[in-house]
Amino acid sequence: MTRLRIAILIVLFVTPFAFLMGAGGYHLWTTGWVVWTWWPMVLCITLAYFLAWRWTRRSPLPSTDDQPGYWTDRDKAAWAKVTEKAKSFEAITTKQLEDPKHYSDLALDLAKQVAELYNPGAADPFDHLTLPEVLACIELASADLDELVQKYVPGSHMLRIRDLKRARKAVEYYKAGQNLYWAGAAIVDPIQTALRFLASKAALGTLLDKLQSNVILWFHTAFIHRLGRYLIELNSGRLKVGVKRYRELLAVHQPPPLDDPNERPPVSTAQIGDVTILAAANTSTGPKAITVGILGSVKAGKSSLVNALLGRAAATVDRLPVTAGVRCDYTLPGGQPVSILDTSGYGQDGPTDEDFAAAVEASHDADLILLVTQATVPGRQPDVDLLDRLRAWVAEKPHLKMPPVIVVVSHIDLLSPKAEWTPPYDWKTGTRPKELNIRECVSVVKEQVGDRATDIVPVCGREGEQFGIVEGLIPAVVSHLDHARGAAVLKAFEMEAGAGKYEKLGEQVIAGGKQVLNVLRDVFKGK
Ligand SMILES: Nc1nc2c(ncn2[C@@H]2O[C@H](COP(=O)(O)OP(=O)(O)O)[C@@H](O)[C@H]2O)c(=O)[nH]1
Ligand SMILES: [Mg+2]
Repeated sequence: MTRLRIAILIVLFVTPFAFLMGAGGYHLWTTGWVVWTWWPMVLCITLAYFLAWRWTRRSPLPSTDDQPGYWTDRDKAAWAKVTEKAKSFEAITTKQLEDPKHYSDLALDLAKQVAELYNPGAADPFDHLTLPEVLACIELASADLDELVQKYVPGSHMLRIRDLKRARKAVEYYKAGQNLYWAGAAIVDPIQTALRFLASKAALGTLLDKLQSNVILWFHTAFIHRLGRYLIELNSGRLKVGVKRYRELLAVHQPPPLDDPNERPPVSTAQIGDVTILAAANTSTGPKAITVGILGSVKAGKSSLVNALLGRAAATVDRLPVTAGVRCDYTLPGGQPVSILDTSGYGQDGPTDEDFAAAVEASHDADLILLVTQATVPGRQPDVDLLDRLRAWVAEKPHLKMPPVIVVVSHIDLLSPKAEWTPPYDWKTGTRPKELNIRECVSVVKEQVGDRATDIVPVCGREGEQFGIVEGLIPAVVSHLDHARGAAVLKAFEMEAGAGKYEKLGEQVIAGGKQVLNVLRDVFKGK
């Protein structure tokens, strides 16, 4: 059908209505009713305009700019570039949307920008990437986009590129037809038509245009966000583990579903040495346990704290420092399993000490650190040194994140007045002498450790006299769990990416060797 014929059909179809409107308007005019009908009509249009404005203000489509909690500072800097790119497109035409080159150009540019941030100054920032990693990035981004579109764009499973082009044409026809209608109506009744034309353009016209461009822009933004997200995962090395393992690792590091106390696993099982327990934690189906490292100098009260957390004597509280690390399994309120790693501790000599080196080593394994320090000991240099050593270690590995550090100030029962011990103490706002002294002690510790500590919690871990653990320390640990899980998942990716490398290479060599043997056999058979 030609354009002319479509126009003729539209004119023929519209003429009776236009005539009725014109005749009706004329009738209202001559009888004087127009005065009474005028205001309700204006009201209707105003209301429609107001509602159109309100309903299109907030898009029903979900925002796609959520970022994972485990991202490092470097990942966040890259994400800023991605969101900036997404925002740079204020409007997208359907022509751009159907043009594959637009996407490939955009993807390449984004890939370059992100890669340059991870490899500053490199001649070719893509050089170090492996093919499976790049494919994993494409696969993950595509799968995400597919899910989004299937979920939020109705009928998208039947939408072909051809349809997009047709839709654009249809919109053009519709607009042409609409203009024709207005032109026709204007001849019959110029004033009314002009008024209605303005109202309809203002309200419905913008409403439809806005809805349409909303969906298009949303898709375009989602494309940039999703691609950007997996480009970040790619460049940070987390896609080395492959798509399947990537999804699995993220899944086991999710927070547990809000738990039912009746269904919680048995509270704890203790074992000396960490090898067997680690293996058990890996095979369990629920969320993966995070490691809580208990660090501090000898006799700071670490083992007492572990026992207080577990509610029983799992760790050895002794006058002689225990040399081996002790791991205990424990479930926090909310269901997060943790593996508590008690360490033997270091002397007050600090950095040269062999025990200190062991503590630094243990701190590398921790996803959350409880650094225990005695309220009654004035110096805390070794504790500060330990945290600085850990910081330096993390700084060398920009794909890892510093774990949250909770400084636990123990032995607060020995603060003055020594003889008095009548917990609970409201140390944050209370005015009793003990409360004032605990507050003072916490502020001194805060000054000593500075921003190395995420939190400072005063406790008494002495058997039978415990205070500050259930009411202070456990809630503090729970509040830093997201951060700890972030540190844990980054470490898990690092471990697996490193571990799988040579195994995989071996598999491939064996597979390749078999292939060569098969070919040789065929050659000999053929002869
Ligand atoms: N008064 C008091 N004594 C404590 C406290 N915490 C631990 N202790 C005692 O300090 C000693 C050393 O404790 P321990 O937990 O073995 O320290 P660790 O070397 O850090 O594991 C033990 O005799 C504990 O009973 C506390 O908060 N107050
Ligand atoms: Mg101990």
